[in-house]
Amino acid sequence: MKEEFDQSQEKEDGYFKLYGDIAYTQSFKPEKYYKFVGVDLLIGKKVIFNNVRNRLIAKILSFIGARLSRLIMNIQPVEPNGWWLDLLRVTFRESLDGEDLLRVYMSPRDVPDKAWLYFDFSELDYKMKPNKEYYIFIKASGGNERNYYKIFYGDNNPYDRGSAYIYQGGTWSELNQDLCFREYGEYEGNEPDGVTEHWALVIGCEHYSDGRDAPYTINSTKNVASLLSESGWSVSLLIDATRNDILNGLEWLEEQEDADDVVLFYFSGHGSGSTELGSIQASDCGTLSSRRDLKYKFDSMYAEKMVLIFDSCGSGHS
Ligand SMILES: [Ca+2]
Ligand SMILES: [Ca+2]
Ligand SMILES: [Ca+2]
Repeated sequence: MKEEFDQSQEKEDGYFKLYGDIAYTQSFKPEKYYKFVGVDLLIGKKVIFNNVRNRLIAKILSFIGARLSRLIMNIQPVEPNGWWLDLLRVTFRESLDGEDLLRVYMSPRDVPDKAWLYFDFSELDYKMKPNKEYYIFIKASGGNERNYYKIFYGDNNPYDRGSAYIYQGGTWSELNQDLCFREYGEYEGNEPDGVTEHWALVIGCEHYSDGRDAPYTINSTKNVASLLSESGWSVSLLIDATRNDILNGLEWLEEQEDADDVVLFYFSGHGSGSTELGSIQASDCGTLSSRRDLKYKFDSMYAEKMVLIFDSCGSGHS
């Protein structure tokens, strides 16, 4: 799904050849709080060897039968540093040399001579912050001087909220051009609204379905909840919550909070931890792991200030 675009650079003066070990990156800084959903790039390709060879194969096979020919033609040649131009890889990074947070591939067959092509990053569910710099990295597999992708650009630094870079001979250099791109975001109502609201999810699990109760939990949880309410917090109090109740509670938090709010999460009950992974346990004995379930949820919130309190075993690993 494409929503509004935020940052873009559409001035077009030429193209770079992309093949082999060369790579390009365009950085940009969003102006809004939103979920990053994708990017359009003005790209193309030029293939000589691929086409001639493919046409030749097609001719030889034409008398054998169209079906067989189509079968052969659909086999993608794989020879990463050779003549063949193979997959185009577009990735999203937080720094020039950072890890690929998500890779999107495109087959050379889907790249025409020149077109705006969309690369979908919505699966990443990445929350962008305004004025932070992000990087779109573009790399080809295979290709050479005569078989390459075209990466279109505008001359004389037409986009001033970011830069284009080329990777060649093992180093990055900044360019005076900016690549042609349109960057899309999905607004979820998380922009700072000038009002600092306080949202608390307070959970106490005392009774467990396997009989291992955690005594006094309900009492202390209720105390925490009323203390927060008296101090002006909006509190959602969950007693003997199931795993689903906790997930719904986190959903509620995410819906309420925005960037200039304060979020508090309090859990009292059973937990467990190893050096690898901590987790909390709900009353139905369902668990939520710190590095997957909980981290994923809190990462998807925008509030600049968050307080997480775990009154549980293994909380040091959470
Ligand atoms: Ca620039
Ligand atoms: Ca707010
Ligand atoms: Ca939110």
